[in-house]
Amino acid sequence: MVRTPTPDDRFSFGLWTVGWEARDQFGDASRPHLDPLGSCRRLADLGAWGVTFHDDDLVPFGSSEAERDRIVADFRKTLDETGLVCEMVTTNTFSHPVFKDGAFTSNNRDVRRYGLRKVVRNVDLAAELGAQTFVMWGGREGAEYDGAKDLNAALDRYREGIDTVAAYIKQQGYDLRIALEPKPNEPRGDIILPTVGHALGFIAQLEHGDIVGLNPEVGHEQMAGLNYTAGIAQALWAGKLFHIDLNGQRSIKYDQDLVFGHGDLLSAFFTVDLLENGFPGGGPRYEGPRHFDYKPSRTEDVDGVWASAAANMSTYVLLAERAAAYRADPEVQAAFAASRVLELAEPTLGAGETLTDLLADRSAYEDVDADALAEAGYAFVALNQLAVEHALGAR
Ligand code: GLT
Ligand code: MN
Ligand code: MN
Repeated sequence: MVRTPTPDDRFSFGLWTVGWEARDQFGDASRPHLDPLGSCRRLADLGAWGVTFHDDDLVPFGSSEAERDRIVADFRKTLDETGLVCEMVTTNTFSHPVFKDGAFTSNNRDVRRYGLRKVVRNVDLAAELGAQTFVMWGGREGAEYDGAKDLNAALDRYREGIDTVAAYIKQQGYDLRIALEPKPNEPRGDIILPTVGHALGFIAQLEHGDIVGLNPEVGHEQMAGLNYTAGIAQALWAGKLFHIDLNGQRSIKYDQDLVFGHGDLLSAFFTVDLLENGFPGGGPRYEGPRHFDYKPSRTEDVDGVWASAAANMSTYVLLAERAAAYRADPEVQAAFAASRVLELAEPTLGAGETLTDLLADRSAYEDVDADALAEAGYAFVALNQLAVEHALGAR
């Protein structure tokens, strides 16, 4: 039996996830439009803690000011009634054709100015609703053709845009941080800031990078053939894991946005292990929401939407239980020791030891028998098998 999720689990969902009508490149919608407020109620009933949205998910593009105010007031009322938290807000700078060449990095300056206005307006809404994270997924920031984009200028404009928004957040005194969401491709042929690593490098070049971090998505890293758990580990190490998008992806292909765990299950196990239990040797922990950004498959009807929403949380709960058992197992502790996993936390140089001291230490080099040092195995396979057995509930 899987434990029923509760708000203490801090599970949250994008309104665009359950609300996806399943219109794709090749086919029409296979499901009706869902009222976002109804979705909030249903998610709260399933045990979710929070919801997130794009400006346009809630307030249709082009709505009048009066219409916008009414919709936002109704949304607030629903949050109050359900106890749901609006933990993150993001801006749609990809659906309207005006953004076909991007928003902050469009070659057209008028589009860049328009995009910046749309984003800043939404920052105000995010703060008003008490969100703490402002996600920026630049899905249209990119190109299909190498000659179409001056990448030096594009990165300058991207930096200008993000720094302008971050400076505004500080100036207003909002308790809000920006989280950039990398993705390698789709909808553009190549997207700027394709991976966690690229985004970390970019943040280091910002003037207001102290309030800018990452929102890595499982499938996006895996689309690039990368290891998601390793990606969020480096973001944590850098103090930049502000938010996460959990979902599933099966190998390098189009963005599948499957239910969490329905792609690479063992990778999902280690992701949950890191999020729930931290690094084996201690270090920074992820304290943010467990946010799902998935799409109910196009084959599902409305009942299937709610079954898939629940499936994300069930998988997470199960993996968290399995990961706790894995860490607590004395055999796993012994395997960690056999694999010297905890020895890595010990600095390579002794306390106060200098490189000169190391150079003078014959036992570190001259007297070392490298062949003998190479002899012992690391027993990583045995350790991994314990993880597999725990993940499968066999222990
Ligand atoms: C879009 C994308 C997601 C992002 C959303 C946030 S937009 O739905 O596919 O991965 O997280 O802007
Ligand atoms: Mn996402
Ligand atoms: Mn995705």
